[in-house]
Amino acid sequence: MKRRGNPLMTPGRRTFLSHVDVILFALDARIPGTSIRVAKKYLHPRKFVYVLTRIDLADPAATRDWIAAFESQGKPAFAVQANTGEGMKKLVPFLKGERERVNRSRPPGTLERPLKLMVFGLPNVGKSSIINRLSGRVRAPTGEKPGLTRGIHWIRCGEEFLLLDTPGVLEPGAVKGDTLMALAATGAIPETRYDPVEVALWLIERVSPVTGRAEAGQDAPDLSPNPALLVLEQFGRQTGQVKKGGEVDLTRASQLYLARFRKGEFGPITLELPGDGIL
Ligand SMILES: Nc1nc2c(ncn2[C@@H]2O[C@H](COP(=O)(O)OP(=O)(O)OP(=O)(O)O)[C@@H](O)[C@H]2O)c(=O)[nH]1
Ligand SMILES: [Mg+2]
Repeated sequence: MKRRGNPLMTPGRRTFLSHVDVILFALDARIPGTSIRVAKKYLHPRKFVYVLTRIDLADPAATRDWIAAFESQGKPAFAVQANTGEGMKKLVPFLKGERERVNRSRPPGTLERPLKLMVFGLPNVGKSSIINRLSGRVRAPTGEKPGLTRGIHWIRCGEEFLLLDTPGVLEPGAVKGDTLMALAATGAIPETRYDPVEVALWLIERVSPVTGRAEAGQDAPDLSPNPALLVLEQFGRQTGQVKKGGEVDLTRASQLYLARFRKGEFGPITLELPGDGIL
């Protein structure tokens, strides 16, 4: 079955969600708090499980802290690298257990059925990649641009799972401030919806040189007058993002800085910790 649009962002979503056994709530491991806050209004409080994605790009200690924080609230939580499948070995047995649980309460005389599983979350967080890992084949399109999955798709995976890929939930016009910056920095918002210089400066303030975590900030000049701008200018010069007159092209420098951050070239960086009061 294939349907256009995102039923999760319509008033009829409760009825739609009632057909699903388990929801995998995919969160970017670099911004789990923002991922929850922005997406959860579309979620019916049915049984859901957190799946932190992009753990290769996040600080492993911070990811462990997030998992522990979720578990301490009684929420099952898993950490995966959705594009390679790392971490799926823990998630799959859990889901098989859920399938058994669902089938135990089936009416007598009826056949066992697959677990109906939906992957839910912000755009570009790795939802379709999780589907492909669970199904063991490339069945759902994936890609770097947010908003790739458009309609909803049920994908059958043997007798075990019936998987539902969904488009990311987000109204880019409705997010502002730090939320907008965090989503833009991690790639959840299309490039046309934000100013790359503003986002790069916001990100630099968080990852360098005050915390000394990002490579780009290591030889940063003194913190005056605008340390983030100085770091960005230095990064632009070092990487050849310079206009004809020799002035740094801040837009191009920012785009490159963001692209490198998203690839993890500054090291694994988590932007939000559970202790930040987000959870
Ligand atoms: N480094 C890294 N990249 C990932 C991971 N998971 C997914 N990706 C990449 O991130 C991009 C987005 O993945 P998708 O699976 O298409 O994400 P999605 O949530 O389905 O995106 P939309 O359909 O646009 O909402 C792709 O280029 C994936 O290869 C991960 O754990 N680590
Ligand atoms: Mg997708």
